[in-house]
Amino acid sequence: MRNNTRLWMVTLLVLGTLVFVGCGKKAAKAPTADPAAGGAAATAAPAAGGAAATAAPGAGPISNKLEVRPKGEELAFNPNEFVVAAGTEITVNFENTSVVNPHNWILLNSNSEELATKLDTDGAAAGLDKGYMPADLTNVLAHTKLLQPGEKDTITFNAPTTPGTYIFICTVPGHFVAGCRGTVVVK
Ligand SMILES: [Cu+2]
Repeated sequence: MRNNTRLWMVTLLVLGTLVFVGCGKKAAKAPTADPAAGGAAATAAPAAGGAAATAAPGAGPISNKLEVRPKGEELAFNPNEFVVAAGTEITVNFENTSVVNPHNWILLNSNSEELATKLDTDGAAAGLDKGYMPADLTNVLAHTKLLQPGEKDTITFNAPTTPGTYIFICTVPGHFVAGCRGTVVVK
């Protein structure tokens, strides 16, 4: 009888330990589940952000009023892409908000890097007196005058009827190669 009682106690102790271990495993599993879920959520956000940063060209809203500004004191435009509808009349409001750099804005009739480079060279050759405007404007769809810091210019032109990407450049010497450029996407 006494041995039976001891056997039962040992059996209960073993069972109790097994139950405890079993519960312990379950309890230990639960906390790791949350960080795992959190980790998945944390990695999802940067992935979504990366997708937004590499948006396809021409994804922005279509507008017929282009507010052209330099990007602070950088030799760049912000925004550097505009989206317009084919064949519509476009107004360009260029305000040179820089307090240091002059800029101009010249839209070409293609997205040719070679042509842009040639017109940039021609503009520099034309000199400050000509507002760095290339002598031959055959491949220029529209352009503002040279704007000194704080100056504004408004021009209008008709968007090409052919959808595509058209490059605009600034021909102040050194600007184009530094990044003073962008595109007009015609849809
Ligand atoms: Cu410029």
